[in-house]
Amino acid sequence: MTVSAKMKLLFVSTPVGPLGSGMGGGVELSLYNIAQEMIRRGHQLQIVAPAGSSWNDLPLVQIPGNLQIIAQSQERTAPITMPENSLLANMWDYTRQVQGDYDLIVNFAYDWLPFYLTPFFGCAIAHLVSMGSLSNALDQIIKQLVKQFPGTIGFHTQTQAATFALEQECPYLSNGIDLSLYDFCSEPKQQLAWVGRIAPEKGLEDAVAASQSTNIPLKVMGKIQDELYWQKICQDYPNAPLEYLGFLSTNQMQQVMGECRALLMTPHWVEAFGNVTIESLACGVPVISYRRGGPAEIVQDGKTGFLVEPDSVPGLIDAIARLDEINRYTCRQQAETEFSLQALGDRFENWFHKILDLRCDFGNS
Ligand code: HBI
Repeated sequence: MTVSAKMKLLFVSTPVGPLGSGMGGGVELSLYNIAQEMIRRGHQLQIVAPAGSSWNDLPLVQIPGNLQIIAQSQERTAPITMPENSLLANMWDYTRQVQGDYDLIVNFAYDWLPFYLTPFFGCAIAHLVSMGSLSNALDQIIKQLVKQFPGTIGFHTQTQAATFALEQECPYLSNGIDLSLYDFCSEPKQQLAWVGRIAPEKGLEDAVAASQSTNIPLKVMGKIQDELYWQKICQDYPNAPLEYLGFLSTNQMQQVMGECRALLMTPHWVEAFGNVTIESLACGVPVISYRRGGPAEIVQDGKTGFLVEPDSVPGLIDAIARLDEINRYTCRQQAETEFSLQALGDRFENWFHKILDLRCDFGNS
């Protein structure tokens, strides 16, 4: 079978929350953007999503069932758990039933079951791994599948894939955003931005320490996921010129961020990608980030921001002092070249075609 340019795609969502609820974090945004782009290119697409999802402009099949526990809250050695009436199991039972109508199934869940089920399906399955290594059981099944179905396990970045210590090279898809939602700002105010879930792995305290030391106001945006962690920061840095603006819509967030001299990224864990990095560049805002995880593969050191010795607050402060070296329009240009929906769509379309061509080469139907 030669793969016709147009594909019939079935996207199966993350089971941690309805689409549109924000509970799916970065992978929700990725799924939405990739789906939009595939439809724009004329492919047929259906999305299997949790009941209660509200993406009325995209074709959804809504499946009921109990949500999966978020992987980052589990211990690395935790056994795989499935609630009764599991949403994840129900979504994949539906997928099994309709698989004959599609050329390719794409899994967006960071969960053991879809990986385990792959050899039981007649239809090809592509897996987009949305975080770094968190669980031994998931690491093991991913390692197994990378060997058994080479080229079908995709990551956002090399540093993210490296956390799984795989023998084979895998596809790196980076990520992308709808640049029309982000306005370029050439004249910033004397302020810095920090955007993300307020939780220990995001290292907000380092950005606050840099703000207190330089006395440059810091605009903090994002959901408070760990209340005690947030309280401790406020107690430890009483004099920091800090303003918490809450969890804002994309439009509100990009307006505040655009007026900042830089975005500070202080991840204490390996960010698989870090969507905020490319949102910042899209607004023309240089990114000062620890040289760790996805941002280290995105920021062009000295051109669109600065990469800093991980966990070094003095390093952040030195970079802040060099911000005038950066041409803000270069930041916007990098976003347009590498992270547009067009660039994202090209990467995913090529990945999908390669998987389907591969199956033809192996003579599978
Ligand atoms: N946890 N169990 C589980 N499954 C997911 O799909 C999942 C998750 N935690 C976070 C998450 N997905 C997304 O927010 C990240 O992949 C971005």
